[in-house]
Amino acid sequence: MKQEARKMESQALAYARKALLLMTERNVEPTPVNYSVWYHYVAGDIAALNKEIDKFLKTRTLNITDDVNIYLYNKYVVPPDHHEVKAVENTSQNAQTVLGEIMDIIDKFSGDTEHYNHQIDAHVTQLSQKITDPALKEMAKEIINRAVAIRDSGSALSSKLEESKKEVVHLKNSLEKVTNEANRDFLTEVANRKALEHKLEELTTQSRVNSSDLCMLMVDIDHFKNFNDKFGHQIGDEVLKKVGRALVDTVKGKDFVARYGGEEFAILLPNTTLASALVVGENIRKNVEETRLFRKDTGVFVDEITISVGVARFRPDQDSVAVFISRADNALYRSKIGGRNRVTPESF
Ligand code: GH3
Ligand code: MG
Ligand code: MG
Repeated sequence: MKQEARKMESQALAYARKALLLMTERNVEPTPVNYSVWYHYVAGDIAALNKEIDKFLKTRTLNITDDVNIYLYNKYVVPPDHHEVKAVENTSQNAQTVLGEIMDIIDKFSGDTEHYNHQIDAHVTQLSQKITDPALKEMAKEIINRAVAIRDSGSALSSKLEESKKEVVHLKNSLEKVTNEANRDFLTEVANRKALEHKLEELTTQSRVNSSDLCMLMVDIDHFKNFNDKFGHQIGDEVLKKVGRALVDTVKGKDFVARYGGEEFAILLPNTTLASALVVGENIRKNVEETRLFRKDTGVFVDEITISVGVARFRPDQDSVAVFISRADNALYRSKIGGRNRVTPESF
């Protein structure tokens, strides 16, 4: 069972690498959507997708633009397989660290030729100890072997090593981009739910260790269903983007804005007391109320958008993350039943 899982991981890494190289060749930007399309293309698990891409490659000489990728993504890839996305994310995160180390090793190859063998052995051993992921070990070995082969061929050593280095740098940048983008909500560009969960772990741990203040605002757009029904989903999406931006613009520094789901956002405020968090909540509420969306097609502003907010303070000595969230949720609920467009603190 374990072996089977490892084999799949190693396969996923091989696909990831191949997809990134292919994207580079085709000048495809490594956004998560694009990456997802090309990952599936390489994996060959969606036959219709491959057929369409192959047709596209055969009949057109133009680049496969972001628009084409989005079209392919929506047509074939959505809804994404969450397990696989997670596997790709984990792989890319770990790979970044490892690639950094490989870079150092290649750098050292470019130095004193006499001590190559000795150095390589030492570094590879060191690296192997650090990498626990067998898939990454495989990848590191492959790159190092290639560098060793270049060294042994003795020809134009430094320029080839430079090339090898460039490839690693590119791969590293691409993976970094994929990882960053994988933490962002596709529509509103604020952090997504997964990133929020990581941040919650980090900040609640910090608060437990340092007994520092930590508050959460739970934000929900009022009567958004009616809004969608009246103006359509596309305008609704524009509103979501606008609200996301208003939230980001109102908070600052270490504050963390995420889309919790649907038309709900969560904001984490480290080192902030409940009283201050209520002030931030009120600023956010006002800011959204004053934000007007202009409709280019009809030349008029859409209805006023309002939000309800619930505020909770983390209790480091007794709260789990789930309890913390549910208190913010309850406070939000009380804002709703209290008439909406308001900020309510947790009840004691
Ligand atoms: P309340 O004031 O009680 O929160 O009312 P509501 O209508 O906002 O709440 P409800 O939960 O009934 O409906 C949420 C709506 O949000 C329904 C759904 O169409 C809309 N929504 C969720 N995600 C998206 C999205 O990504 N885009 C758009 N346009 N609408 C969305
Ligand atoms: Mg809601
Ligand atoms: Mg709502």
